[in-house]
Amino acid sequence: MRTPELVLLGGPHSGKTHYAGQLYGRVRRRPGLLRLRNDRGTPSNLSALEEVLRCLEEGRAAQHTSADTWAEVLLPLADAHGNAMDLRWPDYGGEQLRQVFEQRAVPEAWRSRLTQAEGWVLLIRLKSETTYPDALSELTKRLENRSDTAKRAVEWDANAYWVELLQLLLHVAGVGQIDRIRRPRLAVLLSCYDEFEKAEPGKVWAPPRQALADHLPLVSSFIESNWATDVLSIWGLSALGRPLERNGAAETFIDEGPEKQGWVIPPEGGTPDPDLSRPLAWLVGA
Ligand SMILES: Nc1nc2c(ncn2[C@@H]2O[C@H](COP(=O)(O)OP(=O)(O)OP(=O)(O)O)[C@@H](O)[C@H]2O)c(=O)[nH]1
Ligand SMILES: [Mg+2]
Repeated sequence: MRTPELVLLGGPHSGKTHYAGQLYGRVRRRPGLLRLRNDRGTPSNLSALEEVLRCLEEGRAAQHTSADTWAEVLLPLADAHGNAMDLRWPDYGGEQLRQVFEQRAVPEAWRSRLTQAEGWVLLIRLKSETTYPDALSELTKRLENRSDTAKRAVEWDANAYWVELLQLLLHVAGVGQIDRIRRPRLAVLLSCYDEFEKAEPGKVWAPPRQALADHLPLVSSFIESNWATDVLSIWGLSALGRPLERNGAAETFIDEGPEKQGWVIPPEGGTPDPDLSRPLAWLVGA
């Protein structure tokens, strides 16, 4: 039995909880490369994921995870060849990752995970990342002619934030950057991909790495120059396929079921694939 160790890295509102819930619905009801095992070998408490799925079945969004929450579920999975694996999937308040960055301190529990994990899942919601593309040109203007942008640039530019955070985490995990990284494998999931480009029927999507390079060029070149190409993949992820309100009642979710919603765009681009387990299957080599 394999028990692959993965680390999930995602800030607040990046889509961790909804991806976990949808992943659970998929492997249980509409399996792709990974499916839920229904043997009784693995005692697992899946109630947190059941709760997310229950919200989605009613057509509404699940709750924000409180900042101090750290919870883990054990997903008993099997791959397409019938190989069994138990995947521990964490969910936590995304503020914790911000704190790692701000305090430049990594809690012990994170340290051992980062060191042991064979794969990292990096969730980036491009639409919510703050950058200051015109800050440099503003600097060359006379002070009195500057727009508000320069004054507003109090938050870190997302390019600098992610590169700094990744360097910090790699250092803590004891991963050097002289040679290209082979372990951990890295799956970058560009989450809520539906809000970033319109999904029209029959549309062929560009490789998601292009979207990362367009929006966060520094992050893109840091990742692509530090990881070996065969252990890095960049996906578009829309766990829900559309926005959901906390008090909403989206009919497609109620009528068709959450397992019919959501898709991924594979690294090479193409048409949306409903198999939300695909990036994880790639990560664990299934
Ligand atoms: N449009 C769109 N919205 C999504 C998708 N997935 C999640 N969302 C929305 O994004 C918001 C944040 O999603 P969560 O899954 O709660 O994010 P999280 O990473 O768990 O956030 P924290 O619990 O705060 O760490 C919610 O309001 C969701 O409704 C998606 O695929 N598409
Ligand atoms: Mg959450």
